[in-house]
Amino acid sequence: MNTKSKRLLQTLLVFCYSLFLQFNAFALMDGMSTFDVQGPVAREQLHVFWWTLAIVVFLTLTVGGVFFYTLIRFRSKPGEEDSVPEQSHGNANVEIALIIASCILLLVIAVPNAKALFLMEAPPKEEGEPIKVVAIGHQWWWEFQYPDLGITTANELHIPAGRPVDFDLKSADVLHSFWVPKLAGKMDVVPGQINKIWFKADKADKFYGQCTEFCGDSHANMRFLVYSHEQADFDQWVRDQKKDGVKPESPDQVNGQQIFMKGCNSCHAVKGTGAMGVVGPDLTHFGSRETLGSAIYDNTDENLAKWIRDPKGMKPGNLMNLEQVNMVLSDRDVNALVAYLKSLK
Ligand code: HEC
Ligand SMILES: [Cu+2]
Repeated sequence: MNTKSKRLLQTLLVFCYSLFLQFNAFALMDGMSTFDVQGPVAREQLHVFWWTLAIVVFLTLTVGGVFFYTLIRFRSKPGEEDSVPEQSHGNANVEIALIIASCILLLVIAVPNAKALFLMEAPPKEEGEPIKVVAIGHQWWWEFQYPDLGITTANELHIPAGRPVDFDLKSADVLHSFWVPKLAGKMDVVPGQINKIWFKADKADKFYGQCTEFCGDSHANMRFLVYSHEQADFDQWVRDQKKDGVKPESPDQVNGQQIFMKGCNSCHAVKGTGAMGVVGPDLTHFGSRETLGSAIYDNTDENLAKWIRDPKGMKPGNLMNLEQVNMVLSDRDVNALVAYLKSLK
């Protein structure tokens, strides 16, 4: 085998291997695949993708086909190396036909794109009665407010299935981007401006979300979850969320609350207590959350204790800073805080 064909073979192998890796990554990312659409907005966007891909493949095959045909058909044959074939200059008819064909293809791509853009603008009436949510990006977590329901929560968004959710997207600091791949495409979250997005989940399920605009140290850890519920379950969730934080009962919990009110309260709120901080997530119902730290850890006692002991170790750059409020915690303090926070169902 000569060097040229060896090179070609190597390139081909690398190409196949990278394709294989892509497909693997794709399988692993199952929870965030834009091909597994679970709502009308994502479905419309996927439709635009397939449609555009089909046209691009068609173009590649026709242009490439003519190109390879020409390469083979008009290659120099043995004995003809010195002769120059017949020369011609342009062909007005072919050029006009190509311009018209390009315009038609552009139109064919533009129509479904425009349709998708109009759909994304605002939830159409036939999709149902929308529910309003204000989603606020913070370094590095998400705040979710339901202005019509008087609820504020963080990192785990609950929505009714089969009803459109109409978002106002805001930022508390820098650029972020809001993305729930199975429900809708990305939308930038821009400081000093309200961006709009809406989506609807077809049925009760759980979805993964992720910030997709680089926003600092823990950008990659700025995830969130979306739970869609049957309407009755959603109503129950709303009733629970409207309640104040539960009163501590066990001595540990009582102790935990007292420690909480000596510093944690300057950054966190727990409804019904004097804690009204707004720097960090609202913790009124923290015990009912499945995850911790914007959906990067399971909300277990061990993880929570580690989080309180060493917030930066658990999440690089974490703006939860206990030195700022002069809190030095013993192991007993941490255990008491865990008992208190987990009781906040
Ligand atoms: C200087 C402000 C500040 C102080 C003081 C502070 N926190 Fe935080 N806390 C934050 C911020 C900001 C976050 C969000 C971090 C992230 O996910 O990037 C956070 C996150 C948390 C979370 C995770 C919430 C969730 O929904 O995942 C818990 C639990 C928590 N803090 C508990 C505490 C406790 C207990 C104390 C007191 C010992 C405390 N915090 C003190 C700012 C603070
Ligand atoms: Cu980000």
